[in-house]
Amino acid sequence: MKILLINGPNLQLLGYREPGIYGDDTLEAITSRLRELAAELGCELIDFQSNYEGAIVDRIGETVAEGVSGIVLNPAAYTHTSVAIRDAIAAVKIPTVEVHLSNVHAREEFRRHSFIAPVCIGVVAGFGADSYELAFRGLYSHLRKQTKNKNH
Ligand code: CA2
Repeated sequence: MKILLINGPNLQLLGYREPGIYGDDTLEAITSRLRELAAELGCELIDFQSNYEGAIVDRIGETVAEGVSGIVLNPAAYTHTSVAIRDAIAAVKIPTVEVHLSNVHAREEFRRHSFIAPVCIGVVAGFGADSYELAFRGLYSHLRKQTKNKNH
């Protein structure tokens, strides 16, 4: 089972800036822990980070042809602005979990609205780097149930 991890703008700065809000783990450290978890569960993790909305849209569009089963997505600031990313997820129809390090509901008002959440199977926010693991486990469990239901 292939799972794609997508991280949006500025998340390459994780661990180097603003540890008070986003923690002190680097994106590389978070990704490598997720890769280990994926391997334990018998999955392959593919990862992608971009600061460009169009590049994220293109990457989502490639998932069907490459046989990706699910997506863990931290759209970062594009969460609150991007109809294009939302449309891309809706178009590919691949189960997607939206993930945030911070509790977006406890911050500025503009972070409380997500364009992406309505086309996702779930959202995890506020647990720092652990949000990624929780999102991955939720997605994996959803995909396992989906497979079982198809085979019965
Ligand atoms: O909490 C999250 O994961 C966010 O997606 C992070 C975004 C923010 O715009 C969302 O509202 C919530 C910001 C990512 C920027 O990452 C940085 C990391 C280190 C230093 C500065 C920015």
